Amino acid sequence: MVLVDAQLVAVALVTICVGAMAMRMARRTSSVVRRLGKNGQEMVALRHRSGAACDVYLHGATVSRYAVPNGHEVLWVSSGAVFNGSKAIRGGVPLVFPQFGPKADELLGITSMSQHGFARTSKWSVRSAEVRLNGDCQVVLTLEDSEATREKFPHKFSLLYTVSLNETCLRTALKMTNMDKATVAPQALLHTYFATDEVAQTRVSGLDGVSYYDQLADETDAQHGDVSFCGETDRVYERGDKLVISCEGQRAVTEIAVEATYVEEFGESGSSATPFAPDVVVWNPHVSKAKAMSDFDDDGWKRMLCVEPGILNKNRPKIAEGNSVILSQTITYIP
Ligand code: TA6
Repeated sequence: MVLVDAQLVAVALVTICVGAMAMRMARRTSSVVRRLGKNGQEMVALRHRSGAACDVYLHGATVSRYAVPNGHEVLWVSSGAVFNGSKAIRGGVPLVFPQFGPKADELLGITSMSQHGFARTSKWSVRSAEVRLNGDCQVVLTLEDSEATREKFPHKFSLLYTVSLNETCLRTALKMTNMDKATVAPQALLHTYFATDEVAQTRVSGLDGVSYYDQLADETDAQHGDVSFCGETDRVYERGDKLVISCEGQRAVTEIAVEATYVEEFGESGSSATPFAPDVVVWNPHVSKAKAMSDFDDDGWKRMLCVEPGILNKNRPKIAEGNSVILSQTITYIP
């Protein structure tokens, strides 16, 4: 009888070890899989071997999730977010293009366009979805002009959106190429919703001394120290490239590195890349504005903030035919 028990224990131990090895093996392999997500909406699931995860919906090329290897969800998505293609997904990283709004932009000269433009409500196509040789997960999505977009924005364009995931960070990069003969100056934002435990305890550093337009007060001011949140906050900072989100009493921080580049093509002889300062929008709707939005859960404003790298101001590049602007953010969560 004792032998039988010992054998059973041995079998159990071997089974546990094999299971653990299989789990480790499973985690060691990255994957990028096109599949159906919420409400049967098409998406791409990026799963890095480290355990990092990211979901991207073809609707609006919206990153709806970014989790780091320890399971922490870096982005916020409203519990009321609509995943049926009828409107922009409320959370993650919706894309703003070609106009910020709601006021018409003087450079674009378009008076009737829905706020934040049509990129976040368009159906994008998957150009490529792969695990790179270094194990990074990457998906590239595209949106080209169409009869529908030209009715709103009378220009030919090509958008290429690259989402890259590895163990330590998520990078999203939007490349806007002017396919028109006429020069054009679109606006764009990576409208990123970050999760936080308590927005009233949350700070954004990296904008000290930077001039901003306060969308609520309709006035310009300069930032003193970190950005804090004691009410509805809606500001367009004229530049920002190294931002850090922190929460009082917490060691973990989220770093956001922002880059904006003008790419001039010279045909056979290559191209040049000239960096320029991106804008940054910082937004929290607070209680009233959150209640006024049907897809924003009423108290969700306490657990989120938007830090949105963008190309908005009147000094933004005017893109000549065949040239591009690239706007990117690299998000690194440091536990
Ligand atoms: O980026 C800030 C902002 O322009 C705010 O003014 C607020 O309107 C927010 O975007 C959300 O806009 P949406 O159109 O997504 O409801």
